[in-house]
Amino acid sequence: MTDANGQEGRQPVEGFLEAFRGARKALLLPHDNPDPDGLAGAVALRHILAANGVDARVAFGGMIGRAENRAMVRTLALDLTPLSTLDVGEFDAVALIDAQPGTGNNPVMADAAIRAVIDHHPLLATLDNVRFVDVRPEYGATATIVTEYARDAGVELPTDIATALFYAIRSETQDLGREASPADREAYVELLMKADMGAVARIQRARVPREYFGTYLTAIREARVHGHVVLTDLGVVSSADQVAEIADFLLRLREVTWSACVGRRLHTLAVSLRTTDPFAHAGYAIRRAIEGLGTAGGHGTMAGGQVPVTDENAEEIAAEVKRRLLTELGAEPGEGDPIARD
Ligand SMILES: [Mn+2]
Repeated sequence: MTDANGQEGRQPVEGFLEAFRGARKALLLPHDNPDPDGLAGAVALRHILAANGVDARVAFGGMIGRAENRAMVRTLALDLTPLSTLDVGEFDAVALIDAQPGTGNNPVMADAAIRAVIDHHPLLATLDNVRFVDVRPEYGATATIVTEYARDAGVELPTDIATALFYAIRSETQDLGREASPADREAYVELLMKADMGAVARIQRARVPREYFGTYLTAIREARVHGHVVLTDLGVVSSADQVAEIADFLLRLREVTWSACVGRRLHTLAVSLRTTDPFAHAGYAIRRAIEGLGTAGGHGTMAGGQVPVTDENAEEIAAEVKRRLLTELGAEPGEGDPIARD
C-alpha cells in the first residue's frame, strides 16, 4: 500500500492520522443525503481521531431520508450535525468520507481545503492538493476501509460504531452480494462478532409512514419498460433517497439489465441508475447522460446524479434527462411498456 504521499511500507491509517496532526477543528463530511456507508465511516473515523487526540465533528449536507438510515442514526444515537448550522470556514481540517471533491454530491467543489479523501468510488480527478487520499474502487464499502484503519491503529470499536459499520457494509454490498471484495468479507465477519444484531434488525425493518407506500405506488404506476431498461419518474419526492431505493427495487424486474429513476426535491432533480451487469460503468453512463445539465458519480453498477431545476423547467428537464438516459443505454425510445396494469 502506498499512501497519498507516496510513502510505502506504512499503514494507510498512519497517513490519515498524519494528515490531521496539529488540526484544531476537524470536520468529517460524508456525501450529501448520506447513506449508512458515509455515516458509519465518518463516525468511526471520528472515534479513531479521538483516540489519537484529535477532536472532530461529523456533519452532513442535505437530509437523511431513508427510513432505515434514520433508524440507524436513532438506534445507534449517532452524533451528527446538519452542515447548514456550521461555518465550514471555521474548520482547519476537512475530510470527505465516501465522497470526492467535484462530484456535486458534497459541498466541497475545490480540493484546496481538504486534508483527506477516503472513498471507494473511482477517482474522478487527481487531488494534488489533498494531503491524504485513500480511494479504493475495488472495495465494496468505505466502511471496510475504515474498519481496517481501526484494526491497524489498534483502536477498539465500541458496539454502536461496530454496528454502524456492519450495517453499512451489509446495506452497501447487499450482504456482500454486490461489488464486495475479500476485504469487505473480512471486515463484515470481524464486525459481525461485535455488532448488536438486535439493533441491526430494528434498523433493517424500520417502520415507515404511509407516504412510503405511496412512493412505491407511483413508482410502479409510472414505470415503463424500454427493452432492457426500466425507467420511472416519481415526480416530487420528499427525499433523494427514495429515488435510489426505487431504482434498486425496479432492478429486480427479470427482463431488464438497467433500471433508472428520477425524482425532484425542491430545486434538484435526483437521478439514480442501476445495472445487473457487473462489467458496466453506470457512473460513466450517468455522467454522459446528464452532461451539461448536472453532476454525477458512482460505481460500476450503481450511480447517482443531480440536476438543478426551477419550478418552470422541472418537467422539461426531467423529460430531457429520461430521453438522454435511454439513448445513452441504447434503449428503445418512445413511450415504453407499463410494467403493471390494473
Ligand atoms: Mn459507499
